[in-house]
Amino acid sequence: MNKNLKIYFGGSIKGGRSKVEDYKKIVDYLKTVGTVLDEHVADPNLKSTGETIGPVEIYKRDVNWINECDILIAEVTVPSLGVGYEIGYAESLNKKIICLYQANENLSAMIKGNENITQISYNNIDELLTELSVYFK
Ligand code: 6IA
Repeated sequence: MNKNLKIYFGGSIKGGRSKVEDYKKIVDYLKTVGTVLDEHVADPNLKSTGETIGPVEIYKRDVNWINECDILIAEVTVPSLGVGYEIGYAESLNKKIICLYQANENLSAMIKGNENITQISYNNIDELLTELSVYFK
């Protein structure tokens, strides 16, 4: 375990919260291999109506976290403008990026076709958690 590894986790908020239970399981796993900078995205109580702080503060906080992260891991099954922005921003900083997505879902070519991104597709959450543990071994 390397708690010095700073992981930014991206997942849909306004784009829809249908995968939040999976985000929670992914973040719980990621917390065993590093420090997750953005774990509130996986909070089932955070609705798509958002947090109590305003958008300017949210933007600045999230961009600062991406600036300081070692790796950005995004669950991209549910399309999200915010997550797409975060991925593009992290790429511009040459950050390591992993995208996770459910195998039977349509994924944007701007993610699927990007060879700078490590892509992990999965059929169910247990399979994904196993793949992540192989990756972080
Ligand atoms: O476009 P989305 O909302 O689906 O974008 C989700 C991504 O952007 C997540 O990975 C978050 O890190 C970030 N993000 C976007 N909006 C928020 C938010 N509240 N709270 C925390 N992180 C966010 C937004 C609602 C508020 C402006 C009323």
